[in-house]
Amino acid sequence: MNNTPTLENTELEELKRIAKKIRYNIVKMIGLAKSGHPGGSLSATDIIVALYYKLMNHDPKNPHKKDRDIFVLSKGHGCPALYALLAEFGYFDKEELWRLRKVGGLLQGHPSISIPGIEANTGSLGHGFSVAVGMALGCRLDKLNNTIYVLLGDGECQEGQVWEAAMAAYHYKLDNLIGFVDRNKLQIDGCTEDVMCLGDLKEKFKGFGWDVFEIDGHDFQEIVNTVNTAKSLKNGRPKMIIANTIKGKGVSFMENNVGFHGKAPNEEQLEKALEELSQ
Ligand SMILES: Cc1ncc(C[n+]2csc(CCOP(=O)(O)OP(=O)(O)O)c2C)c(N)n1
Repeated sequence: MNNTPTLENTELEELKRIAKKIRYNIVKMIGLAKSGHPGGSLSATDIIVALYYKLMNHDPKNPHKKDRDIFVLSKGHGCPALYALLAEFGYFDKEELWRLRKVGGLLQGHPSISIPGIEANTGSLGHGFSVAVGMALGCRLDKLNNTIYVLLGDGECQEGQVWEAAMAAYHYKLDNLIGFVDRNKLQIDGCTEDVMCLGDLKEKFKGFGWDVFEIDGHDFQEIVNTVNTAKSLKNGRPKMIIANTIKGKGVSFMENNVGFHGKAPNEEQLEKALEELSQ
């Protein structure tokens, strides 16, 4: 893999600043909604920031342009991260963030294509991965030179549908498909290895014919370098990046705390979290 640093220090600092702002908005919107999934939104933030700020060809003013790169959030419950990111780019009015999960609000608890910038309805785990495989096949048939990105949860990889999709992507030689597994090692009610062990996910995807990489999912340099390497390998194999992350990343009392999978912070916790994310 190409380990030459591609990001200047100033770019790295800027990405970290943006990610902190996104995390602040994630926690604030879930706190105001009094419901939502902070843990898996915070673990996925850096991957999503790196994709939209450094890697993807996308245009908020023309969200459906034909040659755009596409991102599917298969772990749809992590949508506060994507909503905060899309708002930052102006896909929709930032004020919508504070109406998360409210009747009449644009942003509901799981992604919907009625929201500008959202490419697929997701939330039923496993489903988004299959959608992304279909998109990659469709884009290739249309002779587009774009990349389809998809983000899965590690708990999500316990779904049978994930492995059907993995088989299909290999069968159709979809080297325009780059997946990430947000490997935070926790799911809704415990450690992935206790609930239904995933074992060596790297070897599992390799066994299904994918090129597989393993990275620190909070290291922007590694994310960008690895995606660039994956994109350069036009060898007929789909690519999977196992990204080791921390559930709840950025808020001390949410980090590695399964209790914050799908629970909003109370008022006191919200204040503390926002204070930490303001520093
Ligand atoms: C098919 C399906 N079954 C159950 C759920 C309920 N559910 C929502 S999130 C979740 C846990 C997912 O764990 P993981 O993929 O590891 O997500 P993360 O830890 O990154 O938030 C479950 C079981 C669902 N959304 N879809």
